[in-house]
Amino acid sequence: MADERCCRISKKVQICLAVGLLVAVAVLAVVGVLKWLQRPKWNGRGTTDNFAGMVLERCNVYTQMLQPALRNVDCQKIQEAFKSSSISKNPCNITEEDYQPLVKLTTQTIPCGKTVLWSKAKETAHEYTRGDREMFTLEDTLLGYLADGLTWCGDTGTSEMNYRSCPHWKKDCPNNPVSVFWKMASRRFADAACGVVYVILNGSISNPFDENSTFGSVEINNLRPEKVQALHAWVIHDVGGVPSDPCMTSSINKLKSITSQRKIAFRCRHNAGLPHSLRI
Ligand code: NGD
Repeated sequence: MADERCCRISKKVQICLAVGLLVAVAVLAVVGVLKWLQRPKWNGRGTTDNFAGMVLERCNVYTQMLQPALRNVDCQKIQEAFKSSSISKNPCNITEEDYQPLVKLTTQTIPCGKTVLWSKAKETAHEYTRGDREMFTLEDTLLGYLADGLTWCGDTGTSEMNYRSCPHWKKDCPNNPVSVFWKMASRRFADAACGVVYVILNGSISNPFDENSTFGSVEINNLRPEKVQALHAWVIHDVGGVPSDPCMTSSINKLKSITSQRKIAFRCRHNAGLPHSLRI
């Protein structure tokens, strides 16, 4: 009799344990599926928080304070055009045409002899143009100023920006909003340059000129020989000196041969830290 009761109790315990286990497995499976469904779609950072607000604020600062000659541009329209370039669009299938309305609203002429390109030397180039307000990198133009350092993308079937993730240019797809933007802006910036054009390169790395960079693959090929008098390269290296003249390395020789093929005169100088003037 006591044995029978004991057996019934242990059976009940077994059933309870089995049910408990089943419930636990089901809960874990549901949590797993939910997590999988909510995983970021892309490998890159999502749209910068408050993207539209930042674009509007940058536009106001640039047009009211930095370049008052542009005070009549409509920053509200610029903000709308920037958002519309990617809203409701497949972020792997963006084209330069998507930016045409934005480009039209941000037209700006850079005087001849004032264009500064850079490659692997962003901080150095900006340090220079902060000191000489007459010289312009792409990021010192309205279009570049609006976008520098920001990430943005949308998606088909939604009128929202994707704040969780955006396509990574290497891991996902090349025709994403940010890459297409910089390629388009860099191409136009170089195409519009005239007089002497300057480029600031990084002499502290083994290949200051990289043919795969935006400078090496887009900008150099879009300088127009008929209006670009020469390309002057400044190779900036760390204070403390470099063992040999960076202007004589194979990397810079490659740049020299590209400019020669394109019938653009070329000069190169190197310096430990920024020179007082880019004039060579
Ligand atoms: O396809 C890309 C891409 N290519 C480079 N970079 C890219 N980012 C993408 N999302 N998609 C990034 O641009 C890279 O990681 C660096 O953070 C930055 C510049 O690359 P770097 O140092 O190799 O220099 P690049 O030669 O490629 O371009 C500099 C020239 C300069 O004269 C600017 O007028 O091209 C213009 N730029 C290009 C790309 C990005 C500026 C920027 C920018 N301000 O972010």
